Amino acid sequence: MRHALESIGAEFTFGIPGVHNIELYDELKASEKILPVLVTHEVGAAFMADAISRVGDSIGVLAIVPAAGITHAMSGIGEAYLDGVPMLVISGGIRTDMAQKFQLHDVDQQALMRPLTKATFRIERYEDAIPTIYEAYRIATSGEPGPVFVELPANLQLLTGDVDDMPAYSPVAEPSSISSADIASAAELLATAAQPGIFVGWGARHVAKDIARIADHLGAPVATTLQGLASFPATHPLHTGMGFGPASVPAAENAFKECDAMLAVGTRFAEICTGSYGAVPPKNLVHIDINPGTLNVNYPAKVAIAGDARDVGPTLADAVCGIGKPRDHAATALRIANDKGLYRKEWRDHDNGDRVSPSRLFDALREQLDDDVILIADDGNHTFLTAELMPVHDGGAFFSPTDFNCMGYCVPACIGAKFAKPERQVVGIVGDGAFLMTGLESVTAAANELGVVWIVFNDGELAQIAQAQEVPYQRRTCTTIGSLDYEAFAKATGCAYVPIQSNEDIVDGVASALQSATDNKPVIVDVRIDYSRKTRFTAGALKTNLARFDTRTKIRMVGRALYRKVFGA
Ligand SMILES: Cc1ncc(C[n+]2csc(CCOP(=O)(O)OP(=O)(O)O)c2C)c(N)n1
Ligand SMILES: [Mg+2]
Repeated sequence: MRHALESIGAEFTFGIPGVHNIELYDELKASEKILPVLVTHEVGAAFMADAISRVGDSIGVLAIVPAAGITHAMSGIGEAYLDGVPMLVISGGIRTDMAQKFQLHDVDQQALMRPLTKATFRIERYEDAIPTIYEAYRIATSGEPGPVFVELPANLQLLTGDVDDMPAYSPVAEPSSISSADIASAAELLATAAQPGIFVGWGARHVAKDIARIADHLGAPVATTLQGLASFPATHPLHTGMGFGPASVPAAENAFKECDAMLAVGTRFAEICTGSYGAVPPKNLVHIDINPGTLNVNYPAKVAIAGDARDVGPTLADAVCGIGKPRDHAATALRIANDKGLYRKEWRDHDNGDRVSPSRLFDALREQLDDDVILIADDGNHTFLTAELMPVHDGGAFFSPTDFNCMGYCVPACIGAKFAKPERQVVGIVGDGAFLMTGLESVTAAANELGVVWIVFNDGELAQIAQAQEVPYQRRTCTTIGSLDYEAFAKATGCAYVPIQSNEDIVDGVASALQSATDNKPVIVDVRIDYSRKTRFTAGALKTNLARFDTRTKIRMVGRALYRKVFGA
């Protein structure tokens, strides 16, 4: 097992030992290539492994106990599954050589893991261990990546057996089968459009330069998905921001209003990036995605190309740039710059002077953070504030729990990212509700002297949901969070503590947090954030959802809201 993991280049495992994987842990201790990391809860292990795969040079690996370890880790495995992130989930399994029933941890793990993974395996014989890990790794990293589960029964670890061969891993190259006719039609369709636009997701993160060539040639605005925030640099004059419909920032909404052809790369038009499907691409759609199962699903494409953006991007860029002359895009760029400026001004003007202004905080972060900072958001209002107000520069990374949408992601994912890239800044933006879910992993960060910064948006509420309750229900239920003494919590877990109570504290607070991180101390920044203004995403997605209800439901909802407004909730 150790040999197999070393051969595929694993650098870390995350998890908690138990009697069913105690031998595996003993082997990992002997490894010079793999660092086994102890976590406080297996969901943290899964989020850490996810971040390793996203920013590191190796695949994220879980080493966990059966049943209870699996069920704890499932939320993180599910996130990796729906976000297309490779992962190896290795658990022990009950002994297969005993007649006795009712062993510890005896549930059908294969059945538990099937809907959350690309494949599941149980190793039955010693000689299958190495080939199974290789096969699991191949599946996890090929096509659209995702998690793969391998169960290793405890008896195969405890009792020794002979294997003839310890093969090394040899990667299988997947041939690319992109048709040149498809590339030509895609290029033609885009180049002949009056106002082409480009939409890039996570799958396009390696081809920003090709996308920029296409955008520059066509004078096309470039919008991103939430996961794709780092797929195109915000500093490019044609970058508009997240989304392109009613739930997008004004620069994107305006730039895509008259859009008559779209190039979409590495996105599947899922719920978040379309603002609950309120963003509808034009009929002339060129859709490129590594997973053929995402093409012609939510929106039909005129040209659908199943392939890795790394294969398609350069060829398509050559083809597009080969048609006609580059268009003048000064006017488009000017309008985008104006819209971005106005939107920031709206936020700055909203400043109520009491609580901390999100836009001022993000201004200070952008000013003080490196271009290649790894930014990780959790799930909530803070995610969309980050998406709308924090420009991601060339070389920067951004991700958040998107399609499985699992709160609690940020704190552990920052730890995984810092293990993978100790030389880069790692900054988490996390809601106070999400922080309560997995904040104890700060103990793991402190134990490993990882200088990560968690910026907690402390508003006392599960705001993303409270905001959704506000208008239709006129009252809030179960969205007010009990208070936490962050200073005491930071002290207790071995973290530095930085309070940002008002706008005056922002600049020095950010600087002091970054300094502690440089000194290898994790930092909890407690920001008394102002959430009194909704993001464009929230306002747009709520409106789109309301508009979709049939008249009867609308009347019922509006009637209830009015009644409660007049007579009290
Ligand atoms: C595991 C999980 N439980 C519940 C939700 C539903 N949910 C989505 S956002 C949100 C609010 C998050 O609150 P907080 O972390 O304080 O962030 P804020 O919205 O206040 O910025 C909730 C409850 C979820 N996405 N994941
Ligand atoms: Mg909150």
